[in-house]
Amino acid sequence: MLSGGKRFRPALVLASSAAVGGSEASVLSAAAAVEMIHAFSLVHDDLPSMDNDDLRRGQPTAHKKFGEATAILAGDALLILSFEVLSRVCREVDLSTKQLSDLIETVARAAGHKGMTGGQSLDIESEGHDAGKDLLTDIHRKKTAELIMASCYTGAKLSGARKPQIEDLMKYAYHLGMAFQIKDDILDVAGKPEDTGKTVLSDEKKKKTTFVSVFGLEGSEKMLDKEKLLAVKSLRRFELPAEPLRELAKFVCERNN
Ligand code: GRG
Repeated sequence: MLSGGKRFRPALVLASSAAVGGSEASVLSAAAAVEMIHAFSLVHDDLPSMDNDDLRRGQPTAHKKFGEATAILAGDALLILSFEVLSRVCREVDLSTKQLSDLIETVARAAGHKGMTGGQSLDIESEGHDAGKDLLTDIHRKKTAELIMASCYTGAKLSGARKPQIEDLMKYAYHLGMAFQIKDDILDVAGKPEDTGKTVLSDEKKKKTTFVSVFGLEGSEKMLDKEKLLAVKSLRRFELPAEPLRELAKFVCERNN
């Protein structure tokens, strides 16, 4: 949690709250809860039985530094703590019980078999095979975009967003999530390890199908631009308060880590 990282998902919680007129202070704990789920997923993703990575954020991965059992338990504790914190937030805001249970269900679904866990499972199963465009999109919608969508949902819902606003934000977050993953695949090939803090060509070594392996670097750059454009277009009904969300879309394309 405290070892750096871009804090991209919490930034989305805050920016989505701002886009619908909410305050940062009211969604800070929820933003931390979402980051806990993300941090947990990275710790487990790096484990020997998953991606077996030695380096994360320029430092030894959790299991390398603290041992596998501690890394598994730290991940478990983070996931559980995220829902403890989120439940506390939900008690403090002025939403109906139905809205609150809906929020917790949305975050849980994004992390579970219909979201991140399911995407991770498909990703592992497809290693060494040519996944193809549809499976590739399905994997990354689940593995990456769903939590990004849940982050925007959380910030907006806690700040009283109306249904049409949520619908627009979910379109924004879906395209942003896909853009985020396309850029991740580009960085795995074209990024510098001193910037990414990760081993280069990690996907290629594991024979993973990626946006770059299917569409090439140039094709992936074009897809990245297209997804960013679609994300920003989804915000057309929002005015100035959605500027941080537009900035985050720009950041996704320009980031070097
Ligand atoms: C959530 C129950 C549950 C299980 C998780 C291990 C696992 C199952 C899923 C892995 C999900 C995963 C690692 C997806 C990749 C998403 C991605 C592009 C991560 C990189 O995010 P950044 O660049 O990382 O925001 P930093 O270090 O900046 O925080």
